[in-house]
This record gives sequence, C-alpha cells and structure tokens, in this order.
Amino acid sequence: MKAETEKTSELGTRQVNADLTPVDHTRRGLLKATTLAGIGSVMSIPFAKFFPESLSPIGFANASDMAAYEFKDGLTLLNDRPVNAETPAHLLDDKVTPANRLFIRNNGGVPQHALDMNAEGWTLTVDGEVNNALTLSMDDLKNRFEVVERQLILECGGNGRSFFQPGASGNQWSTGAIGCPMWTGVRLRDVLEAAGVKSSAVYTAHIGADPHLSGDPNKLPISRGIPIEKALEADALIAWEINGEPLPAIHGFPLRLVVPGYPASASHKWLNRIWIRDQVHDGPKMGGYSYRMPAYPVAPGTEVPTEDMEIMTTMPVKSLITNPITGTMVNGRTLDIRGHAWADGEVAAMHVSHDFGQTWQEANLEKPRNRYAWQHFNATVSFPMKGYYEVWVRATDTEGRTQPVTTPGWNPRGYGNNMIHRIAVGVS
Ligand SMILES: Nc1nc2c(c(=O)[nH]1)N[C@H]1C(S)=C(S)[C@@H](COP(=O)(O)O)O[C@H]1N2
Ligand SMILES: [Mo]
Repeated sequence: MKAETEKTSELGTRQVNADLTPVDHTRRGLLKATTLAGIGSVMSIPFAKFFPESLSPIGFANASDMAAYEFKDGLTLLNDRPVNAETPAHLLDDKVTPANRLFIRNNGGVPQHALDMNAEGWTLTVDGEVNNALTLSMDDLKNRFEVVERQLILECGGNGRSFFQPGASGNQWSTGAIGCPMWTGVRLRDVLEAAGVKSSAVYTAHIGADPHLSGDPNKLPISRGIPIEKALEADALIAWEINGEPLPAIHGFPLRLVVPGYPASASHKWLNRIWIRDQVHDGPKMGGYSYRMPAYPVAPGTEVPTEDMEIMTTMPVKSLITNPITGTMVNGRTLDIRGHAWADGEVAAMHVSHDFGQTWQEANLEKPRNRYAWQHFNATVSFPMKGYYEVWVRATDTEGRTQPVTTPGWNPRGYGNNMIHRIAVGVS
C-alpha cells in the first residue's frame, strides 16, 4: 500500500497555531511527548542509554487520555493510543445520545487544557480569505452571535469498516461510531459571515489544539476542511455544549465543530482556528487514502492509485436497531423493535424484514426534531413459527436511496459502509 501523503504546505504548523492560542499548554504538553528527547527536555531519564531503539517511550499521554475516557458507560475500546471507542447498538437506545454513550475517535492526544477543563483565554481565530480576520473569545461567541441548540448526527466516515472484505486498515468499527446528542453553539455560517468570506474562498481548514502522537509540537494529528458552500449552510455549528453541559475533555473542550451529514472528521475538536483557503485544504488526513473514495467503482482489494481518489463528502442513509439487543429469545410470536435512522437530509421510509429480505414491512417513522437529527422508528414483527430469525431494517431517504443488504462499494480504507443493520432473534 502506498504511503499516505500528508502534505501540509503553508498549513499553519503548531508554531503559527500556538501564536493564536494564548492558553499555554506547551510546557505541560511536553510532558506528554513520546520521544526520549521530548521527555528528556522536561525531566531527566536516568537510564536513557538502555532504552531499546525499537520502542518509543509510553510517556504520560496515554494515562491521562484514559482518565478522560473513564466516564464512558459500556463502550467498546478499540484502541487506547489514540483513544478510540464505539457504542454497542443497544446502548444507543436513548432518543438523544448521552455524552457517556457517544463514541470517541481521536487521531492524537487529548490536549492538556482540556484534561484540566480550563478554557481560560481560549480563542477562535478565523482568517485567510476573509475581509476581517477575527479572534473571538468564548464570550464573544456567546454574545455576538445567535446561540442555537440542535440535535445533530455525528458519524465517523469509517463506521462499519470491519464488515468490508478484504478488510481495510484503520479502526475496526462495527456499527457504533455514531451518536446524536444535542449541541449548543453558534452557526458556523454566522461566524464566517461576520468575518466576511471573500469570493476567492474555496475551502475551510480546521485547526485544533490536540497534540500529535509523536509529541512533535509542530505537527497536527489531523486538519480537515469542508467546501465553503457546505460551511455557509445553516446546519453546521461551532459548539461548546453537549446536552446542556460543557463538552467533555475527550470530545473537544471547550470548542468544536459539528458538521452534520459529513464524515465526523470534519467536526474538529479543540478548535482554535478556522482558516479560509483559496484552494482545497491539504492538511494532514486530507490526502492519500484518508477520507477519500475511488472516483469509480473498484473490485474489492484493488490497489487504487491515489490520484484516482476523491474526497468523501456526504454520509449515506443508514439505520440501527437499538432495542432489543441481538441474541434476544422471544416467548411468543411477536416482537417490538425500535431504533433510529438518519441520512444526509431526511429519511422518508423505514422497512423491516423477518425473512432475510424476502418481504419488507413498513415501520413507523418519526419526523426529525430538526434537520440532521436522527429519526426514531418502531415496528412489531410477527414470526410464523419457532426457530432462528434475523430482524433486518432498512432506511430509504427522500431521494429514494436505500441501504444495501451487504457492504456497498469496496474502497481502500473501508469508508461509507451503510449496509443494513440486523439482529438475531430466537423464537420458542
Ligand atoms: N482536533 C481533532 N478533531 C477531531 C478528531 C481529532 O483527532 N482531532 N477526530 C475526528 C474524527 S475522525 C471523528 S470521527 C470525530 C469524532 O468525534 P468524537 O470523538 O467527539 O465522537 O472527531 C473529529 N474531530
Ligand atoms: Mo472519523
């Protein structure tokens, strides 16, 4: 596989970024460094000369990031460095996802100011292709713009990756890199309009304070962006609260983007700068196979040239059975099921099958609370006789797009898997 290009031409490195961020997390940030040199610059390493070359020091990042993870309830931890964890389907049953049930996807560490829950001096800079560059404090954001509360979908582009054959590298998400909490913040659009977006603007670039796993303070773990047209739609928020509480450390305290409808990698955490660019952003994780799909359908396992990869934008229509849990035994002939469905836009219909997709029955489907909130469905399924069944569910959006029974178009990194969700049911 080709190495991913992580060009950062002209991208404000941490140096530039640090200038824009009055919060001093650099000194303590070094404690999180995971090179001998990094650690050695803040404390002596008496046995440094015996350290095996093939290892990197554990450092302290891991322990503090895992402490920030502790409040999670029942998630499946996929990786602890960086922290990545998903939510089993039956724990996503709440209509509004509680913070302790929201999946976590970190590409780097959790920044020190967040671990300390210290927002003092935090600012957001908006610069680049704008008429008036802005540096806004948290109070500026709260006072100068309309504060809105929206229930918005957050789904990792790689959700469902583990079902692809052949497998794709990356976190082996099953179905749980998804959630739909309530977010409080201001519209990204309103802030961009205050800065006065120039006609030369093409793309946003999102920059945050999370440290790179190497400990190199000049490297960003991830910096993605979205087309300026998407940024100027009313739906994306710059948020500081989840379900009425400050963002938890691990979810971007004190400030993050929430860009519904797009892969959640666009929803930058620990946000301190939005750089408006006159070209498609080329920050880390914008190139190579990162969040990019082949421009044409490819056979599974194809080695696609990276020039033929296109940036992934919208997320496909999808749904999840959140009650009952898979493996349920039923004493009787009927079973009530419920769950959520979502789309880039609105879900128009929901169907349920108990015979491996031979017949489909329409489920009850609620309207979304607001645009880009997931929608709740329920149905009563009847079984003709005892035995093993699977309940399958399938959402269809307002454009008539629906979910495939098996994985959709294979792609090198396993993005955009919206195959139907199913649970096993035993009837006795
Ligand atoms: N600064 C920063 N923002 C980030 C990331 C990150 O590693 N660093 N990960 C992104 C990815 S890939 C995803 S899927 C979402 C996950 O958001 P969550 O951890 O709050 O669920 O955050 C996005 N924002
Ligand atoms: Mo992601």
